[in-house]
Amino acid sequence: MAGTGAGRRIGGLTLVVAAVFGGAYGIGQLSGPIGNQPAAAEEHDGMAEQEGHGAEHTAPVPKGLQVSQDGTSLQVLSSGLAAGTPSDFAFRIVGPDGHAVTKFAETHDRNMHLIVARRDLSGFRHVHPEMAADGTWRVPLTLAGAGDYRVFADFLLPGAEDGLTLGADVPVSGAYTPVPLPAPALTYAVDDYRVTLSGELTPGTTSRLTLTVDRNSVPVTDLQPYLGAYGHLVALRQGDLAYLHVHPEESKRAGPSIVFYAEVPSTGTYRLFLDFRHGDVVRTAEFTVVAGEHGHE
Ligand SMILES: [Cu+2]
Repeated sequence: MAGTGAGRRIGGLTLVVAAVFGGAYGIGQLSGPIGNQPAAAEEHDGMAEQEGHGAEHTAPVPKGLQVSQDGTSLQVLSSGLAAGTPSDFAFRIVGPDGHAVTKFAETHDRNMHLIVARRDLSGFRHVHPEMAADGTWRVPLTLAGAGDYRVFADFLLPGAEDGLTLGADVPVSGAYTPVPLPAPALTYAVDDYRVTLSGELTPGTTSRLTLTVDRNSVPVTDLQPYLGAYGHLVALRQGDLAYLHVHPEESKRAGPSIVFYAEVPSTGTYRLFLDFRHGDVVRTAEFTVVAGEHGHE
């Protein structure tokens, strides 16, 4: 019921194929088990895949839920972070040999993307740390309030086909009042800008999302490239903060619309964070989106 107002429905099984079976297409993949799948569905695996609905049986665990994956670990070096106080957040990536990794491959113009959000999905940050020769990454960070934060290190190891996103909890002591998740909405205002979302997240398919940027009600047609694209979109699932980094369809037009393809691993509520750059400032627009059921239409 909550999902009915979230926007028009995106059909199109043709889109599904690339996302479900073409892991290397650069389409954001956040596929995982869908908890409410009936057990009998396993028997029909082959048929389900032919129909393009097999993602939930074969897809990996969503990103960002593990502090260690495939022998590579995220080690947070900072402790005792205080709310409202600028501090250097430090971490390293430790490889299977127990040593800090010092060689990374570039994705979206950077060797490391660090995403930070409090467990209540407030306080989103997307920053780019610098690495010292010993593999220690540092970035100045001011966390506005106390609470449990989640940090995501999003990176690509040289020679690897897929990027890794490792997540860790970072506590910030102090009195903590969780912020309720804002209700689903299709517009978000930041400074003079208004960003409008159209599209719907449907688990098990590739969802096409369009984000349109206006400034003082005038469409923005001179968005500035940011990290090699006109926008970056991160989605976090409410409840466990499963992580989805989606990237836009390549476009020569600098706005007002940016098109993304996203695949969500399950029904549920997601918070979307769009970073866009205009007038040399990076701003973030946020949306709550409810992903509906799939396969029952
Ligand atoms: Cu980044």
